[in-house]
Amino acid sequence: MANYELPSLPYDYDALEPHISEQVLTWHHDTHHQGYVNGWNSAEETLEANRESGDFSSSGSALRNVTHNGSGHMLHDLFWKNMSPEGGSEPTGTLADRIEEGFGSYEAWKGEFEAAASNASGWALLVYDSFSEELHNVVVDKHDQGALWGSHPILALDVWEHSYYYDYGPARGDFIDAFFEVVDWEEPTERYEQAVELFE
Ligand code: MN3
Repeated sequence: MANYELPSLPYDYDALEPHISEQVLTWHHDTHHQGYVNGWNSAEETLEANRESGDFSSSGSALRNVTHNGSGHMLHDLFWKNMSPEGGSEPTGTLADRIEEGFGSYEAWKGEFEAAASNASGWALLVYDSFSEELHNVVVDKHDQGALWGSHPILALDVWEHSYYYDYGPARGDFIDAFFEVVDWEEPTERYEQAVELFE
């Protein structure tokens, strides 16, 4: 039986102020992220009960709930970890080299990522795609629409309105700028190195 649990934030709720307020982080983590964890558990319970009963009439919608809520849980987990109060710098080392190789420069990557974040109805992701063996920026709608299917998320930016509206109103660009004041490349670099080790 699946029983996913909400991990604690890796820092205090007020740790990313003034860029992201304590109030937004509290709602975002305790209510929204918790909701995706609960939704995933509930969908898995439905699927398991249906396998036992042999009545699959509600399994199609439950499977949709797995990708929506499961992806929501996964991406929020990455999002919290790729920010920190010590963040705000540029990537270094292996991932920085790969970004330069793939996009031409860090600035070119960042401009494209910001365009993804401005366009998305969900998330902007930097992913390592195991099919092409390349880095890509990806525009994600909701939590699960727009994926490259070989993707391993490296860096995640949540641009759902619950992520910024209380702090920035409709000025999403100001929130995207604020994200780069707290972005922490340590976890993304580890995720990139793990993906490369698996697939190259
Ligand atoms: Mn969110």
